Amino acid sequence: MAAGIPLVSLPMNSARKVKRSEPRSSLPGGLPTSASTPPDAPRAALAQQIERLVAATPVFDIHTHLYDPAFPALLLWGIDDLLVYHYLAAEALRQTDLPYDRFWSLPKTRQAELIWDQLFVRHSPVSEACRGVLTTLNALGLDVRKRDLPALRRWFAAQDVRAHLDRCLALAGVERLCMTNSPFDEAERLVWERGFRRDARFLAALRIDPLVMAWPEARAQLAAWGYGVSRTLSAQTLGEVRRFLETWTRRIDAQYLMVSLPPDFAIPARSRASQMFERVVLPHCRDHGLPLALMLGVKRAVNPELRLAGDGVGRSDLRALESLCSAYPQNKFLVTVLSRENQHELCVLARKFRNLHLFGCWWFTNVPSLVEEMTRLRLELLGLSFTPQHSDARVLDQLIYKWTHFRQVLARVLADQYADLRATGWEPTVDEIQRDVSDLLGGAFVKSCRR
Ligand code: FIX
Ligand code: ZN
Repeated sequence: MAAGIPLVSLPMNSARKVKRSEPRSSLPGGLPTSASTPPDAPRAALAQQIERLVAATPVFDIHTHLYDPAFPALLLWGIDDLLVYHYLAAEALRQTDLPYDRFWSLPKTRQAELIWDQLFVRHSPVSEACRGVLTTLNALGLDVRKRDLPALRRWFAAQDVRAHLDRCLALAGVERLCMTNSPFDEAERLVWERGFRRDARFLAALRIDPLVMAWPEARAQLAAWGYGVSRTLSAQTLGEVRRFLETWTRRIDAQYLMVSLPPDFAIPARSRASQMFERVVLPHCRDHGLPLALMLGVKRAVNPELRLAGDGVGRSDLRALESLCSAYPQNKFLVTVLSRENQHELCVLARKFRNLHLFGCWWFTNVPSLVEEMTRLRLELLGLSFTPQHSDARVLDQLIYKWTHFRQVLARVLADQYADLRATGWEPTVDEIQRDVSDLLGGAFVKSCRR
């Protein structure tokens, strides 16, 4: 088999165990399931039907920072983790003069209280990340009007993590998801090496940033683990890096390899990063039939005092991506780009190279106005051959708001697309729309990995 993506197809309309949709054929004013749409079916009924289909279709979330429950210390969940999310830390630290290092020296509970106070009590929580907390709490049945942090804490403290996991996945309509797995993370590595019984909903993705972007540190690690690597990228060293990738690809059953890159990343080039790609990573991916995910345009540590919240964005030079797609047609590239300014160029590039699969509205682009703009643009330029969103959730509960908010935008955008289609005389059936939505929520990704 090519890639390790499980071949289970996304079942039609089987998503939520949570009550969400009615049988498709019984919707008042809705569309027939397989016959063509009555030409006079009102636009509102079409929009409603699409909203229901989008709400009920299960998602394969292809990039998160969540962990299999076998990593209990790494799987974040609950109100305090929701509040100290680095998106919110960045926003809260704009509202106070508290020195950054004082903030970081506080225990998590105090950090959460400070963020709650600044962003939810002293100001209205209008930002996307703040609204996300409220969408999540509301979906979990909590009363957000009370603004009662201690009560929220008591509720979460009473939850059993396994049951809470099932509930969050069900409310988000997430059927399975990819983690971000780094052997360079000590806590994570030890669990993988010990071995554990996998939760089939949590698939692995092998993250290799240090290999490409921080070779001196990566080399020291590899040497400590017994690999015969030197400072220069000799044939022997490259062979050992390859052996390292082999071991970890198999150990975690990686669905793809993944790296984030700065805006000025160039290839081909004489840089170590370029060599590492061309001589090790790309051949490894080809041999295993695995895609390489590239997350382009992040400027790490623009403000190091903000720690995880201190990364920024720059417009990427997409000539590097063009060179990769063109020079390596046997490699598959999954790509998301952080800068809004790159999005049109990226779509055009995807039209030229079928080994390029676009995914997600990453990080600073994951706000409704840009998600809508990007999703419309991608549909208009690429049709249905891309994956419009991933959650990037770092906290389990965030799955709920990331997917609720995205589904709202997707339903709106698709309602317009299909209405425009109907205006031409083309009559989409419910089954056709369901097929398309399933593709957008994971099906197209699975197909592109298998090709
Ligand atoms: O590099 C990444 O995978 C980024 O998504 C994260 O590092 C980033 O901190 C994040 O959480 C964005 O949503
Ligand atoms: Zn991420």
